[in-house]
Amino acid sequence: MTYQLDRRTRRDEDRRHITPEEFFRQEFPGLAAKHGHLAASGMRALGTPPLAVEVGGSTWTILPAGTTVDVQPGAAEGAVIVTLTPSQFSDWVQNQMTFNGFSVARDLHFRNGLLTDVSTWDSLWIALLEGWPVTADTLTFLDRHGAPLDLATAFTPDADPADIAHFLREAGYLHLKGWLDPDDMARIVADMDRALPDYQEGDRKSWWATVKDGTRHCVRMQEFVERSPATEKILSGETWARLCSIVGGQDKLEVKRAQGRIIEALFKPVGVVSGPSDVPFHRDCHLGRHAYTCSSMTIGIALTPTRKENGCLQVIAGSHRVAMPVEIAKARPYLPVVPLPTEAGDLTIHLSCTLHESLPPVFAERRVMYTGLRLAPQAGGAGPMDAPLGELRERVNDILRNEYEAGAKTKTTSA
Ligand SMILES: O=C(O)CCC(=O)C(=O)O
Ligand SMILES: [Fe+2]
Repeated sequence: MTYQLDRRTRRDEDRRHITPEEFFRQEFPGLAAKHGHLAASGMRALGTPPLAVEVGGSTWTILPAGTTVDVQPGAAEGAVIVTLTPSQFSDWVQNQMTFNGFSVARDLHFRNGLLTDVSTWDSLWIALLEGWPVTADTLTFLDRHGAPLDLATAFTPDADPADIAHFLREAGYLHLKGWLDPDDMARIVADMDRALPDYQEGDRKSWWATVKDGTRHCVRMQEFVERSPATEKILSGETWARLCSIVGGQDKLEVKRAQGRIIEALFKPVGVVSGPSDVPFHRDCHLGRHAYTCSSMTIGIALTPTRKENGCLQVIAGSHRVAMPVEIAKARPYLPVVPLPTEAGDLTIHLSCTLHESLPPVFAERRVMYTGLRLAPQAGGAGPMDAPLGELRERVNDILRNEYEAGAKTKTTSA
């Protein structure tokens, strides 16, 4: 059966304040009955300690109980203890925020455990809330006809649209070869150079990183389509419309006009030492809100050639169907890691739930643009309220810069 792209199970209009007492008495037993076995088998397979959440004066521990999980008051022996405010707790149990989201906002407090334990609990939690498996024992990769899928397939524009749509759902990503004209890519590279003086650090429309010699470089420009007629032409053109219709398949996508923040243009310099440029394994839904918006897709437009030796995107096949913890993905992934080497004019697509990383460029700068495609709003719903997470994402640049400067100052003072 083809995997469903639409994984939304929650709506923002149903969101309310939930206390630990309410959650553990009223909601937890049902979740444990339905999905507890997935969390329990994940804990066993990954050797994860129980989780104690401390909210205000009360503490609760989630721990294995036979083939499922149970909750008990107090902090159990050996549990990793995460301290949450009442509003963080309410957001966490409704999948508005994850531990990773709190961590990125520098608002995660835990003790008696490692970051890997906390990261694994993000996965066990999504298993419990949403019913994802954590282990990959039964995962298969099959084509439309039931034969093994070649995970390195690159689809040219004349490939069968049904095969393309199926591969994306089965593997969680796509490599589309030769879909755009390399001459247009060269034009966009020139547009990026011309647009650069319009961006300054702190302008809330660009991200910056420090390279080895200490200089700051712009690594990501928002509102780029307004500065690049070649980009605008591609996003409004026939090839693009065909692409959106193919990858959408049976699922209805929201098609947005080519304006504003529709697309971001990235410089990926060699030798970045700090800043949001080379991004280790993550899911784009990993800050939170998976259950409200997934799966959306991110389309990368390769402007320069990339390969494994020089900063290409890597994905973990099937990681949109298995809640492999991010920290485990970085250290010992248990699904195939697939590099997506591209030529100028190739496209990559990854789902918001697919683990992916960008390797650091080694000998040549890489340039790429990213744009997103989202599911059409749910019938009768007011539509997702993504603003707080969007703002957090935009704040990442400032958080990293402040930390880097604080670190540099400490080093100077202690030298
Ligand atoms: O730098 C890249 O190629 C990927 C960036 C990315 O995954 C992200 O910004 O979420
Ligand atoms: Fe990403």
